[in-house]
Amino acid sequence: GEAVPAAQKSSWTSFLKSLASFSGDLSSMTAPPFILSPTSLTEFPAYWCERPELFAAIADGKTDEARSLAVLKWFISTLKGQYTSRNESMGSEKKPLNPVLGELFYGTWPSNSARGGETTLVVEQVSHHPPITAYRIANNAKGIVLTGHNAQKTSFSGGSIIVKQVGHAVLTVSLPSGETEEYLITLPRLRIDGLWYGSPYIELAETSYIQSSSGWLSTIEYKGKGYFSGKSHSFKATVTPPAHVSVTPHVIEGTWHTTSKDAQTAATFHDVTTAKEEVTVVPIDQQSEWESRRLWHGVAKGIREGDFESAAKDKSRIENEQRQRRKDEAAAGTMWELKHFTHIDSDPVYERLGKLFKANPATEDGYVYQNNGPHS
Ligand code: 0T9
Repeated sequence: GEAVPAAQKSSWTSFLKSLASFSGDLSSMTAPPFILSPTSLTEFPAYWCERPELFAAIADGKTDEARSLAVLKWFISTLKGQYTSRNESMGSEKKPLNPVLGELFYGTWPSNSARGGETTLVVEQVSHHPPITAYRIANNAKGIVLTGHNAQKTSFSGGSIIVKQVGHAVLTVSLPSGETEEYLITLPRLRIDGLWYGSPYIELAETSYIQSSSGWLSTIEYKGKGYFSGKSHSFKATVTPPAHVSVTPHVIEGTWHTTSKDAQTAATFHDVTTAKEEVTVVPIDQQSEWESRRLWHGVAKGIREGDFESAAKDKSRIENEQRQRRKDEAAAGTMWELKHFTHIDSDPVYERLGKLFKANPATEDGYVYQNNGPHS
């Protein structure tokens, strides 16, 4: 394809061949330079809050029904950033930098009247092999907190990469009554198409759920071209009431990267054709060595400037340091200690709320935030 530079055609072909016979951790595979992104996966959780007012607005819902719809609206509005923004900024999906264990990413979205206060982001790479990223986003003024972790199981089928997302997120809303409402959020499956032509892009597939502790459940079905609306990036969400409430379910249909409508009233439900707001991050000279943009600075610079030799050299330096650290730990009989999260074998919120919609698997592990972020 045209997207592949002439000099990298054969290395792209052999990359695709090894993909086809590969199963496990894609992130550790060596890919040709043209497909490399200068951004680490630890930055990806920021996508959850690029529309901070939609995140804040969840707290303004007066009923559990209104809040469930606000959570769904915020969630759907993050998908464009999560799954199409690399295509917009770099021409196609690219291979992100594979975070090291303990890598950190901090950010904020400033306060304004609609948001009520600052929104803060703390991300930590909690496992390197397999890659697992834990994150926490909070708007304290509004009493809204999102905590989650992300891993991927990948396979290759019919020329596409299939990515099963492992992990989940929990959103909590502190209500004026003093009670806490919880939402368990599961994640969609991804298909990465366009590989043959060297211009990969993501389509979402199957179903994800948002289960509220109030009993409201959003079931979100994802379809690509040739399915229910015929358009790529289509979805249909059904928002159903708790068993004891007789309210007609809401049905929302549209394309997640543009707009959607309430099927009954024809009113616009979400609209992401307007500008989003990227996370604010302090300059790298004010960052610690473990912070993503400082850690990967040399590699990212090489990738951006097309100096792949210096990018590869700096990447090797980082990887060798990591290997040495693991060896030293093994020799000393110590283990790397996480900074902001502790691992739990079973997330009680997942277990409790997952039962209500028969989540598969029935239990999942989790990472609990230690309330020790860099923000006040
Ligand atoms: C959580 C998101 C996730 C991370 C990325 C699959 C993928 C790594 C995980 C799931 C975010 O909330 C949403 C968006 C994009 C996902 C990435 C897309 C991608 O291609 C990578 C994998 C590991 C690759 O780099 C595959 C090889 C590459 C050549 C294809 C572009």
